[in-house]
Amino acid sequence: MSHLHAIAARSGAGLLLGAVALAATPAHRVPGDPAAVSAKLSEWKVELSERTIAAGTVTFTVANVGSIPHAFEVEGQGIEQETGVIQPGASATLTLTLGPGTYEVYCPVGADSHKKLGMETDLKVVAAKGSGASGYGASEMSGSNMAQMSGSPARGDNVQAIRVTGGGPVIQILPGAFPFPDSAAPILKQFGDEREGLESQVKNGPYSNNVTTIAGTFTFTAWDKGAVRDSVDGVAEFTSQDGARWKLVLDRVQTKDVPHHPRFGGVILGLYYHGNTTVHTPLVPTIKSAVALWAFGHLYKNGALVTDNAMVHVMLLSRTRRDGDFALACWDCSKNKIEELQLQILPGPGEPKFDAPGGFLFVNWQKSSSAKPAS
Ligand SMILES: [Cu+2]
Repeated sequence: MSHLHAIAARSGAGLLLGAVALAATPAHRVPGDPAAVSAKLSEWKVELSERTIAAGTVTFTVANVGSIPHAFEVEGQGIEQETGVIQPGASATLTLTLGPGTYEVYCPVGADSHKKLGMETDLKVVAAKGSGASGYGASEMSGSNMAQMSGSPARGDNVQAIRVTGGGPVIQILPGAFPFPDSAAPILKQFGDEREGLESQVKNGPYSNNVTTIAGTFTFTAWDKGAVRDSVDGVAEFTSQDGARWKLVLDRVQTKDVPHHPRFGGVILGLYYHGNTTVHTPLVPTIKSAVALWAFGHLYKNGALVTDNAMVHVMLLSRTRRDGDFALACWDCSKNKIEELQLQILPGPGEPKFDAPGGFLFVNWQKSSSAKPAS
């Protein structure tokens, strides 16, 4: 140790870095040993013990520390290899021979919905040099550089926006039974603490065939800026089945993240979820959304303020209801045309239920459209 420091002091910064890295390298490691990387999967991230490794054979030991099934895939440089599905609490290994380059590491479950929700990171593989020590020195340094960059730069810099206009028949959904209880049952089993509350919604919840036609308008713009900088702007006005006039003014996105209900800055574009995906409640059919958002809004009834903290969930999604009686038509609706605009409004945390059937407001615009807003 003191010998290394002496060399570093005499020879400048380059060698100092090498010396620090050498000191951190396990003494028993020799060039040619397979590298070992441990990975942890959970909702909604992939964590690697190393962000940079030397080229060669590497064994990933992957633990699912989350509460729903996940898997682990490494993709890049012509390689695309994955584990099978790993149940919560279980582990799997994946041994690969990787050449230099950057690899995408992610969870492939749910047609990339888990990846979109944040379960992705990258792994850098650097050329293994003759000396194991110098190779490791380079690794350690680029590893910490990457940690400083943190997150996913591509996502942060690439602001996407969508403007949605509600159209077609407007319907209010009233409390009732969920029409696909048998399909939802095995998914609900994976929902832990939330299961009981969700199971009561199977019998009498907001996703029912108890529907009435009403009138109203809804237009909004949402910006997906990654992390927690998303934003939203829009107004909905409708007259509910009892004749009350409601107005919702979207205020700000909801950024808090809870298990099974990731919000990711509030706005997410192009997500495949619900139903059999185990992402969010299965008491909504499996769908693909052009945009999904979670926000707070100001809610007025007959011109009087009800709350400044109404909790709002909006999706422009593949059609789930048929024409005519607007009954739910599919358990897997993900291939249907994306034109159903759903607006769900719930009381804020700790606030009383709304004076509406079931205490919530749930309105759909069945033939809606979207566009890229002018910047
Ligand atoms: Cu996953």
